[in-house]
Amino acid sequence: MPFARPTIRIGVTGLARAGKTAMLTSMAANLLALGAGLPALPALSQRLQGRGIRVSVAPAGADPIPRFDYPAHLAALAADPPRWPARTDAVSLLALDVEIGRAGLAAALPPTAFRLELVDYPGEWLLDLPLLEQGFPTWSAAALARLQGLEIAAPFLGFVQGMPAQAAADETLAATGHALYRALLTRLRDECGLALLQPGRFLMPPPGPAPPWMAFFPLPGRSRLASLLADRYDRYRDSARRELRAPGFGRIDRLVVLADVLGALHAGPAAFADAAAALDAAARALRWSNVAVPAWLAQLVPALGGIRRVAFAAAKSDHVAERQRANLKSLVARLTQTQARGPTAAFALASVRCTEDIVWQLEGHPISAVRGRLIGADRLARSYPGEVPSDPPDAGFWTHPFLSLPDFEPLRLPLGGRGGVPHIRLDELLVFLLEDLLP
Ligand SMILES: Nc1nc2c(ncn2[C@@H]2O[C@H](COP(=O)(O)OP(=O)(O)O)[C@@H](O)[C@H]2O)c(=O)[nH]1
Ligand SMILES: [Mg+2]
Repeated sequence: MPFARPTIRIGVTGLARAGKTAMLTSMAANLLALGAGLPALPALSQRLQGRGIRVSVAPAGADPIPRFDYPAHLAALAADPPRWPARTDAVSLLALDVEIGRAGLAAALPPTAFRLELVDYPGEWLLDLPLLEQGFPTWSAAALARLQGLEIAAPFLGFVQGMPAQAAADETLAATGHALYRALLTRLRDECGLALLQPGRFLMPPPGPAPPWMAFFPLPGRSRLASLLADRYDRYRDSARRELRAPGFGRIDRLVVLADVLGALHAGPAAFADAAAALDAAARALRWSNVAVPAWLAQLVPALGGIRRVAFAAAKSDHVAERQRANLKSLVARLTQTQARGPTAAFALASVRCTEDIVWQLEGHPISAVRGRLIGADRLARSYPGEVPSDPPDAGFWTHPFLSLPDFEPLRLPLGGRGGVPHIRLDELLVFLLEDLLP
């Protein structure tokens, strides 16, 4: 008997390399394994209390979003030796059909059925949310202030400072400034590991040719050039708004904001402060008043008004041992001002686990460390990157550098992938995201 199947859409967002592809692949593999009766997601199994669950990959729908290449990504992880899924940049979607049986007297009723759509949503675009409430002069001042004192920004800042107060609305000036600014954002990301880089679509452009109004850059003052750039900035915001309302990206019910917090600790105080600011900007834009986004935002972006749950998660927590993961989770909660209960939650997880916890005798003292295989190596290596702070670190923390985060190889998948992907706390994340749908 056919029955209406509601669609639940989970957006997984995070900056490039945060671990989005790994998370989507692992969520799908583990849900499919759970559906096959395998113990891939213990917390979810426990929550189901013995009710049966069936999971299958849904056929491609009429949706305009490109499909997430699940088979290729799983094949990479299931290879011998395991490989990381290839780098992806665009938005993509993976749909699963889920049916959960009923228990007791209701057992004869049809199962609870829903379609679960997982969307890989570039975090760079999330960083554009704060722009929606900022005019060009405010944004320009903030963007330029963040660049002060950065040596790498000298060419662009020189160009801006050399601009006459009466600069004409000249296309060559606009194009030159834009090219310098965009090149600077790219270098700040690639060479300095910075994250709070706006506008996000300069680094992660939407598909298709770049429209001419993309050519702007931050510029103070009231020149004709500044007002041309302000017009372009407004066009950019309109387009970002339209995209959020479009059927493709709208309708996100639940959101996971992934951040490589350990990577930021490793990159040093400047990069950490910047990553914290980026997380804070995303968290502010998504902040709740009674399960609703702020009124101003819901008005501008009706699609966001429908987000019921947001999880802020530190990725790759398999780089540290269990005790440190508790600190990592507190750190994420502090950075995003997430309360212990409510429609937001903080996590420290690993989508694709690469290590096991060990006790390491270091200079006669036992320390909690991890052990895994480095990519291409034939023996296991031990790793102890350092103490993870449970609060935003103070100056003292940076005097003991957070040591290396080695490139580990994923653990072998049980049953060649049919048994799911070893992970840390992905099951708890799924219980949080799907709580209201579970019996
Ligand atoms: N140790 C560890 N590394 C991870 C994990 N997830 C991702 N990574 C690393 O981060 C890289 C980027 O992950 P990816 O999912 O492609 O990031 P995306 O750009 O956000 O889609 C991977 O190639 C891995 O090196 C994890 O759970 N544990
Ligand atoms: Mg990706």
